[in-house]
Amino acid sequence: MHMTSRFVRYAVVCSIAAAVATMQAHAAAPPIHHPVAAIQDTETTAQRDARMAWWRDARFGMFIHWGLYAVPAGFWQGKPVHGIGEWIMNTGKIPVADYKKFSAQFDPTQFDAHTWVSLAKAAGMKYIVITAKHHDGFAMYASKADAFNIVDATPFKHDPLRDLADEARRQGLKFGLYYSQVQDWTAPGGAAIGGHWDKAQDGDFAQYLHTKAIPQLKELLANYHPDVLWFDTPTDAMTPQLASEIVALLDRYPQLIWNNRLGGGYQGDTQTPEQYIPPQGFPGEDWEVCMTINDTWGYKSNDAHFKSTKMLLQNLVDIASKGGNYLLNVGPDARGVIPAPEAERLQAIGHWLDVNGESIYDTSATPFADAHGSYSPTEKDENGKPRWIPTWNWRATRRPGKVYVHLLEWPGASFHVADADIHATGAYLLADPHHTPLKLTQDGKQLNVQLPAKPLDSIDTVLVIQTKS
Ligand code: FHN
Repeated sequence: MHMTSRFVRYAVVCSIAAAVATMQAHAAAPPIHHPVAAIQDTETTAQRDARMAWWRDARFGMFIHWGLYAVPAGFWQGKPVHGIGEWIMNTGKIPVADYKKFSAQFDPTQFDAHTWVSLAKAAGMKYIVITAKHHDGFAMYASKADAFNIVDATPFKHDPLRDLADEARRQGLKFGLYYSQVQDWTAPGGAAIGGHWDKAQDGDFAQYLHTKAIPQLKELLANYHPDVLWFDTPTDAMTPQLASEIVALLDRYPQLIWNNRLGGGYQGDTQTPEQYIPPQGFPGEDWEVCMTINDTWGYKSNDAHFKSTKMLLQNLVDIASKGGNYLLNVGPDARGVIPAPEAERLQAIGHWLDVNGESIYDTSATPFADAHGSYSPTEKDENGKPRWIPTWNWRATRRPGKVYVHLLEWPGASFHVADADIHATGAYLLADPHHTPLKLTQDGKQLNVQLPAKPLDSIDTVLVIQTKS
């Protein structure tokens, strides 16, 4: 009971953190005076479009939560700790000295950057974002700024981020780093949502920022040249003045993309809805849904609640149809292995993208007005608002000259849209190697395409409608 309420409290805290991040981003409507101007404050639209181009085309990325928490894997003193795996130190109120001892057991000898990057590539993912340091304060790279890191504090003595950054580039993927800039549960002065539980955590936040977070961010930017920096859980501790010291650093990397979770009133580049797909997306903005593949980000040995391949693929399609990116998480274990059920799902998505990728990458949002869902009259979401209940019949994406209709449920003999604001000239199924023309009729905004009796793909058969654009 106690643990359940703790978990609920954590969930509330997280949704507050996410809401704060979203509010900060939206609060940007009137120009905000930042102590140090960020790139978003100074660049032209054309410059921004050029900087964001690869990210907008990518649509699908791999989030990797990997850290010391993979050692306890959801258990402390023989008992399961509720909630997400990477929060075990906070949820279980594990003393700093005890948590640090896990590092002696962290020896991920099966880690192989080539295997991980190849999996991301096989899944059709175009970028990777991995935890360089999560809230537990443990750095997953060779940090000179702080000895609590995988090279200095474990028997592994090796820098996996070096391997991953190099391998991602070798295989043509962009490389991003997650960094918990505010929360740090093992460094004195680092913030802890819910409050400190060990005297060893007490200290001055600005001092933590100056002696650990900023030096580590400097190292990460200089040594790994990330394409993305992914901040998290901003709180009031990150004042505009303190945040501006980080921004001054980010400004030295004019190609860098960073999210809306830095804090201090900076809006960053991307909206980051977490664990849900916004009903209408964020029209005109760059946004990325981050989501777990089971119920945890960091590895937990007892979480087998994996989403189905169908659900994951539908999510990717739903997000693309609203113009966003999908950052799908994997949680490798303490040996350095991405759990097989996660890898299998990613491979299956990749097989679909091998055939149908043209309908996802570099596309824009649907040209059709269909809502594909409605707000529940009874159920509420985590913010107390009516819950959006999607329908999973079909979605659409587009590029100049083509609209892609993703048939998630086979509609029978024909596909019909009543409000098609397009000029259709032809149609075929993307998975049909011959692209056999399908009979199409258009009467004003009424569009009808005759279909074969059965879908070509059990999850999503893509109907291509050629258009005069
Ligand atoms: O507290 C973290 C959580 O552990 C995880 O890293 C997610 C990923 O977006 N971010 C925070 C919660 O919003």
